[in-house]
Amino acid sequence: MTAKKAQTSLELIGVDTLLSEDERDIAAVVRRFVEDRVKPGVADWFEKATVPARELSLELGTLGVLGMHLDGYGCAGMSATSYGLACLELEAGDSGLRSLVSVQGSLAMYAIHHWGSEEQRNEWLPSMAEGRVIGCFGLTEPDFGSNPGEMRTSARQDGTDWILNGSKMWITNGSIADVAIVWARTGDDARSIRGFVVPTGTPGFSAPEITGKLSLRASVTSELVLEDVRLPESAMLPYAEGLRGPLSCLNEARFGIVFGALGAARDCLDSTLSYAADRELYNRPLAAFQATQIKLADMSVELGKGMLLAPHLSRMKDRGILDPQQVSIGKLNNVRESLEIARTCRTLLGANGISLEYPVLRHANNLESVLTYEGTSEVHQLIIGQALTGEQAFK
Ligand code: TGC
Ligand code: FAD
Repeated sequence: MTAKKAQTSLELIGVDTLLSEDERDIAAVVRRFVEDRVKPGVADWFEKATVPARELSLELGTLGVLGMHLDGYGCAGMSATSYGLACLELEAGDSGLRSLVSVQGSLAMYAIHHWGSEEQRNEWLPSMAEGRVIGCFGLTEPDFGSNPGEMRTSARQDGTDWILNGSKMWITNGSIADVAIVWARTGDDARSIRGFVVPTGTPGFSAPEITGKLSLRASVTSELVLEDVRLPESAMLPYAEGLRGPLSCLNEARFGIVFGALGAARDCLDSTLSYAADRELYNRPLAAFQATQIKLADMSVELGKGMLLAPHLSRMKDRGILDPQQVSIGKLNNVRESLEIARTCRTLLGANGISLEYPVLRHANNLESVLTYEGTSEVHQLIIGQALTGEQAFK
């Protein structure tokens, strides 16, 4: 067989046949935004560890992707597949951009939408969908990441008010957020965990930015410090009790990552295909060497497999039959394989692979965080292991 025309990695698997015309259109619109607005500046944002998050948030609001899978309150009510494809296109720009959208829509807005009162939904969701109000989601603590059930942040009742004390760590958007969803224990065990909608201007709340990151540099990450933060009773999310509250939000964000990570991998692979076509060794393109083609083929197969899995899960999500352990399968596989693809692409670019002129090491470094946040790969292996065996092996 003679190849007549070079194909991109996703054309090869025929991904378009999995998607409706509307879904392809949504992906194309987000892709154009990323090409025009993100790709020209993202290497610089990454290098300088600054990102115009507030401007981007407004533009993402105009684009309609903030909380796009939620219904009502100014949200677009799109399908899970459309939301996933938007995540994929955003993460092809940078995982930090997808994180901004995940945290806003899947964590902060979802928490209010799913567990909040009607007043809370009306107060916060429309302005969050527009990107005028930025949200963050504080679950992880300095000493409790994979095991949030042991969190120390506390909420104590004082009359009808709640007083919050404690600290959260590694919180995306923390220092630029207008509102923080903070999870705190109101008693001795994990069943007493409750969520609070905390305006970040509340006295006693501060959010120092975390610096020195080698990953997700085009994303704001912060600590949240809560010192006697006094909140009215109406700040509590009325319907979330126990760890189920925050974990249900994680299902949403993990789902977005199932698609998102593939965007980073696709961007790595497409740039590597183009590099290998142009780069000459021994008077031949790098693309013409067997060792190169074997790597490209293996990476395309993995990307294609991930891309078959993602819409399978999103169609189940739209039918309301997607279980958390199935999201774990997608998050574990697609992030792990995307990271492997990014690292392999890096090798094909040789020394150029370490440069910010090409996206591959930036994506690889970002994917190190993606492998860890929203449940580490080991946590997802244990969730899948528990589903297979019925045995809980976390503790
Ligand atoms: P366990 O005893 O199994 O369960 C406690 C309660 O929670 C329920 N539950 C879930 N509910 C909804 N969705 C899920 N996925 C759920 N998993 C468990 C469960 O039914 C039970 O409910 P109830 O009503 O009977 O009390 O909990 P455990 O303490 O043994 O923990 C299990 C474990 C380890 C899987 C969980 O703690 C976990 O997932 N840990 C990982 C933590 C994590 O992923 N943190 C992410 C923080 S946010 C973030 O990283 C944002 S990054 C930015 C971005 O997204 O871009
Ligand atoms: P640990 O839980 O200490 O894990 C350390 C190692 O132990 C890992 O390899 C882990 O897999 C392993 N391990 C843990 N438990 C077990 C077990 N039972 N069995 C076997 N191995 C185990 N959190 C938020 O709440 N909100 C955010 O917005 C947010 N944004 C983030 C942004 C970035 C850039 C990063 C890096 C993290 C962010 N996080 C956020 C935190 C993230 O969710 C946690 O880092 C993650 O859950 C892991 O927790 P940890 O870092 O404390 O690691």
